[in-house]
Amino acid sequence: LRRETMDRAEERLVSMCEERARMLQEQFGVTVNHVHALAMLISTFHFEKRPSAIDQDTFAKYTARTSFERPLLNGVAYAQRIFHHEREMFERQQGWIMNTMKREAAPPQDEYAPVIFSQDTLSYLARIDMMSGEEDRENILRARATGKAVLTNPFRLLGSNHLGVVLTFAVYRPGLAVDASVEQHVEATAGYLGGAFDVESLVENLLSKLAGNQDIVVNVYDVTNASEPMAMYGTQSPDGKIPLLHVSTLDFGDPFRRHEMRCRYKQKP
Ligand code: WA2
Repeated sequence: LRRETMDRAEERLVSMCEERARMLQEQFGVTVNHVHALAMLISTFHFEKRPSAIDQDTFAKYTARTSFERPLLNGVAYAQRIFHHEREMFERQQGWIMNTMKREAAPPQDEYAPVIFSQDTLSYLARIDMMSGEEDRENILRARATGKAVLTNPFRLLGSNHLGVVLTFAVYRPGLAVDASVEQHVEATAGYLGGAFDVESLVENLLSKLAGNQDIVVNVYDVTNASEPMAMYGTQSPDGKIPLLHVSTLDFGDPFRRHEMRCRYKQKP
């Protein structure tokens, strides 16, 4: 009898964990695809049209109206690539000085990535050089070299201080060949589009709606470095004394990273 109870408990844990993992992966995927489409929108209407057909107002309006397509993102913003020799003219044209993430005037650098368009939910990013933040900077460099969606380590986001990960796509000037080299990708980079997966509050909201949620503890980890898993979601630390653990693999679309979901029962089954 005990054996049967355990078998059934295990089966239920596996099915609850897989359901959650597939649902989270699906919502990540649709969100990433939609941000990819927004990157195409910027290159079409900001770079292929003279004068640009996008300004802060149109960007804010369009991204607010389509936010239902990006259910796990706290918003999107567009940062323009600016070289040091362009800085003075850029700041004069914009009528503002770029800041660092620590809210200081940006010190001289070879290049910058100041946010020029932002969804209203991310208005605190306006005028910030995204290359002044370590995680964002790494994402920008990897996004423009690969042309793919890239994710950061889990870290505390600006604004909310919630645990999350940033998603970045590079926006290229028109005419980049499909088989272009890394150097050609970097050279053709015009800016960066992205936003943050607010894992702490938006994943919580997603999982809280599922049946059986009160019975299990769900944790998500970035396991890119297998010997040093980084917590990405889950407030309760799993109790190692309770038997049964199920690990579901997650694919969030960045081939450089590995993620997994670990599920346990809260109490002995
Ligand atoms: N978006 C939202 N919250 C953040 C954040 C971010 N980055 N960084 C820290 N907290 C404009 O890669 C370009 C968005 C970065 C894009």
